[in-house]
Amino acid sequence: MAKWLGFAVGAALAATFVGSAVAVAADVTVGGLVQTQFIAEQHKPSTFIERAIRIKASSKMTEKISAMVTLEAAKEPNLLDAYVDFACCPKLTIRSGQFQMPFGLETQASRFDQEAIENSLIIGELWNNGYGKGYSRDIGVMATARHKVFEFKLAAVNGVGYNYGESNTFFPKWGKDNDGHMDIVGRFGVGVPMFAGLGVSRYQGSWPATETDTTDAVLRTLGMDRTATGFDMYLDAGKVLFQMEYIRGEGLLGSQWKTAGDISDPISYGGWYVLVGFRVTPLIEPVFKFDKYDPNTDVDDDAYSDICLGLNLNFEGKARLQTCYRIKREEADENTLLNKGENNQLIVQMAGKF
Ligand SMILES: [Ca+2]
Ligand SMILES: [Ca+2]
Repeated sequence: MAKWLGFAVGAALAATFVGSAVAVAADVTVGGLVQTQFIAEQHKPSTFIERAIRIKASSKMTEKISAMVTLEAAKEPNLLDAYVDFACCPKLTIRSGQFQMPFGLETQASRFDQEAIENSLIIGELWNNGYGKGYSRDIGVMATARHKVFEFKLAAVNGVGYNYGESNTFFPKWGKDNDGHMDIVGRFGVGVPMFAGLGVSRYQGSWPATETDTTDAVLRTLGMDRTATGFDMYLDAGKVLFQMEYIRGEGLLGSQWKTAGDISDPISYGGWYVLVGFRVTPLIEPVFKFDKYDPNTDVDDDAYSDICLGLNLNFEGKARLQTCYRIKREEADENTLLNKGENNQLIVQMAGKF
């Protein structure tokens, strides 16, 4: 940690001198993001939270090589991005390090750009290693190829996620793999960046699980398949913004990964969301999002849904005041308090990036 902190401070100092007359070898850019939320919910104390406190430093060291480091200081200090890009040629870039996985839209989006404040339910569960929910980053190597309207990203990653802090058999600290099997993740997209596009994504991985062999009563470590397929679409046509993703996955969920006990059958799960925003003026943007997640497609009446009725005030692309009323529904809890709208939330978020 201290190493990265040192790097960030060093980078910040370097940036201070970039603007001076002294020629500095590396052109370092420093930026950051602060997001503060107020959350109100019945039966819970209303609270302010710091959702993101990020410092980002990037540098283009040579014509073809650049690097980026992002630190997160909200909740607990955490390393988010840490990678080096090598632009082999105008159409192909190789990235190595820790980065957002090339899957769908939301997994790759910046937090500042989230139109409905929170992650979609399916994204939270898809990237849930039992410690961190919606981790979206992993360590490995990624190739990005672009040609006209086509973009192909393909990565090999550990498949563990990055933000876990406990150390046990299955989760060594700080980002080592737990099974030696590299997971493959990629997205093939067609579109015009920042305007419109669609893409298909695939995650092909495995997870260590144990199986007790009843004949000789020994524990054997086996790989359990962990796969996901996604389809996404977006349109950003000035006044109108549209985003949707549909994802189906197979594997374990949440704390099941963490316990990694006796092997059981993988679960089929899925979810989708659709988001529409309308920029009445450059400042005022009402948003609507419907978000659905089914933790087991073979079981009825267990799905979750979220509706966000939101209003975003966008201040010149650098700051946003977002308000979202989240209407939450849990089919499995039809007869409990949760079903009566009593866990709905009002979230107000102020965000600024620099
Ligand atoms: Ca692995
Ligand atoms: Ca179901």
